[in-house]
Amino acid sequence: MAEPREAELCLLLAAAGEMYREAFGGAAPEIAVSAPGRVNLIGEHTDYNQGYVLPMALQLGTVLVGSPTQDGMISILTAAEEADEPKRVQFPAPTESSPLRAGEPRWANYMKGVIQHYRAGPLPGFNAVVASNVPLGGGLSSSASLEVATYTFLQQLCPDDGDLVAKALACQKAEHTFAGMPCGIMDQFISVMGKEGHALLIDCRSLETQLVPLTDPGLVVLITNSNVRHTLTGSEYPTRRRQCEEAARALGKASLREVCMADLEAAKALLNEEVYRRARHVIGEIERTAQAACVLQARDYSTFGRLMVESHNSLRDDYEVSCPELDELVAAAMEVSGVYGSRMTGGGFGGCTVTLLEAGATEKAVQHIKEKYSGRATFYFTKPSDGAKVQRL
Ligand code: GAF
Repeated sequence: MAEPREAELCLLLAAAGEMYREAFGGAAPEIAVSAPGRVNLIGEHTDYNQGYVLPMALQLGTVLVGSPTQDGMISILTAAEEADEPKRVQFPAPTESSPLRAGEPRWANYMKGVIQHYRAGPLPGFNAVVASNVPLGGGLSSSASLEVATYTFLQQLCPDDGDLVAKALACQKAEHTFAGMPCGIMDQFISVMGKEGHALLIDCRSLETQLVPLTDPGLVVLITNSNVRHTLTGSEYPTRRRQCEEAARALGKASLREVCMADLEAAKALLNEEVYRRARHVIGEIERTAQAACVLQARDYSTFGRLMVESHNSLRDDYEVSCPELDELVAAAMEVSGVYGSRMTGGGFGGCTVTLLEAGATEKAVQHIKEKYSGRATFYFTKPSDGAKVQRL
């Protein structure tokens, strides 16, 4: 059972620093930064519909250490074990006449995109090592944490105006243009703006955020990795996004945020059955998320848990982004007394579930899920943590 704590990030930083010294001539790196992954408590596939999301930043994250150079070249080494691609990449810092483009290796595209869309400049060259303990393809935002770590590193090399919203949006743009993934804003926002001891309610229409305390010692957030890898740049995510846009258009609205359930029911005949179900998920999920933030504030965990399960069922039946393994994990968790609620988290098609439970029920829940799950599950306990930071080595 993995139990990530701040100490693990320190170990990751130390290992990245050591790798940097070995790879780049012996000197210690001058800059070190980190950016967290996230788990979304509720509000799935609502961000690109201008709705609400309620994620929290994890103690799992991506670190980047490095130093500026004088030769205008950017050289990055990844510590990722599983990259079946070259672990080192080198390219000139972008200029107006020679912008960066996506290419090989693929892991570097997230970083290249951020470098290209960085809001201040011109950037100098630099050498850097990147390392992460966010499981790749696990639905915990390994990509956003890489983007936000990269942006935070660049802020140390060449400061921008410090605008947090603009930072998150630049990282989102990097993912759209360099990784081909038309994501919403949730993952980059929480990686930038996470706060220790809090979940963050994000209104994806106004871009306003509200901290929701999550410090009750009697409560545990358990993340269970199905170890089914998801890939979101496939056709499913963009298709869902298009279907939502189609539904909003047919109803004469700018987004599904503007549509209530009664309006959807009244206009059902305008939509094909699948598009109707997609819209029903989104509209219901936006309502559930607003309510969930209120009940969490009031420490009404039973209602929060019920909303989590409703969210999962809707993602499974109407939005069709779950998979048998995630359904199994949720069903197993819900059999344990002391569990308030459980649901798939992130884009879906694999990855993780998130479960809210009484602290005293933790051992029992892990044991039961292990016994019931047909695959091999990995467990993480994590407290809500801060967003991206400059670190000391
Ligand atoms: C992925 C996306 F990157 C997010 O923007 C969000 O849409 C999520 O899937 C689903 O809620 O993580």
